[in-house]
Amino acid sequence: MDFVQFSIFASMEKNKTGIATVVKHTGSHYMLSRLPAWDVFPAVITGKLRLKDFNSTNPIAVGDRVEFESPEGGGTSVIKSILPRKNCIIRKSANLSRQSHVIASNLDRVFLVVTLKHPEVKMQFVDRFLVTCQAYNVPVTILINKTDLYGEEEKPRVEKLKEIYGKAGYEIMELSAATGENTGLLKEACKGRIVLFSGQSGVGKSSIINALDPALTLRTEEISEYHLQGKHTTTFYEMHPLSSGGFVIDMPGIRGFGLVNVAKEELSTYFPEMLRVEDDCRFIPCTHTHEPGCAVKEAVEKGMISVERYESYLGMLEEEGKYR
Ligand SMILES: Nc1nc2c(ncn2[C@@H]2O[C@H](COP(=O)(O)OP(=O)(O)OP(=O)(O)O)[C@@H](O)[C@H]2O)c(=O)[nH]1
Ligand SMILES: [Mg+2]
Ligand SMILES: [Zn+2]
Repeated sequence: MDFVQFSIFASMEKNKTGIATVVKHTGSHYMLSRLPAWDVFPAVITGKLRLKDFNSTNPIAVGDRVEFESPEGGGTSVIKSILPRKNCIIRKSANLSRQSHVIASNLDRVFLVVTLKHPEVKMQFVDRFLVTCQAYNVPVTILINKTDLYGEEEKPRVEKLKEIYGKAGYEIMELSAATGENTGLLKEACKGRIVLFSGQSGVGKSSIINALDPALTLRTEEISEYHLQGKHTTTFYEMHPLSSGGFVIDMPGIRGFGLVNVAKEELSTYFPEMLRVEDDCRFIPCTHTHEPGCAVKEAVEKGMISVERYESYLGMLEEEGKYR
């Protein structure tokens, strides 16, 4: 053994180092696991471990792959650095807020959970979330939960949602965590993957995860009868292993969803249905608002792009302009 080899060996003996994934985040405490193994152990960060690219409130998010060092003889490990992210979900808690928050990273898919009642879905929220998924490279499925609650009033609205987002090119699934409808399909979709369940409070994120694995008993709570909204039951970010395979991340319900680093000029490229046709606009660049010969507006008129999505785009364009 030459000297270099020997010194590397010696330092590994003293302080165990390795790479692991962040599986839980509460305040300043983290839990790590060397996925796909589930060998959860505690860790802290020291010093200023901040990402350069984002002005983020949390330097490390669930899903991050980190380099850690464990002290001799055991005890809490120290996170030394973060490996580059494959993707992430990031938001501003409010549009005027300067700081952003990384919800989770390195995701194979995110399930955006929505409900038509208790609570009622907000399209503006959904569309902002979807823009972020496009901008930050996260494959997304819209999961319509609580199908057992839907009667004559809601059923046509479910169809309308499927039409709007199907036309835009998004995958949509219907589900009932209560009756177990389609949970088998969802289990399949989680196998071998790291997925995030996101959405407003009360839509049933934790209930869905419980329905995927009887061994899990995440806390859930009835929505407020008065406000018909969730009670913000889940308060931290946590990954759970599924016995059927795969890892799922539960998170607190989101109130507001502000876009981070999405320039006005590129906004339409994050609407897949607009991206598909905008090369045919007469003027390039085109804002798809007032320009003659605009292929996007033409597609809206022909019904190929839904009016609702186009209006969402206009709303975001206006707001982003105001707050940048
Ligand atoms: N009828 C019906 N109720 C459901 C379904 N899924 C969840 N619920 C109920 O909706 C309420 C909220 O569910 P949670 O799982 O706590 O919702 P959450 O999205 O995790 O909420 P937060 O943790 O606050 O973000 C609970 O009373 C659940 O029992 C469903 O498919 N059908
Ligand atoms: Mg919850
Ligand atoms: Zn145009």
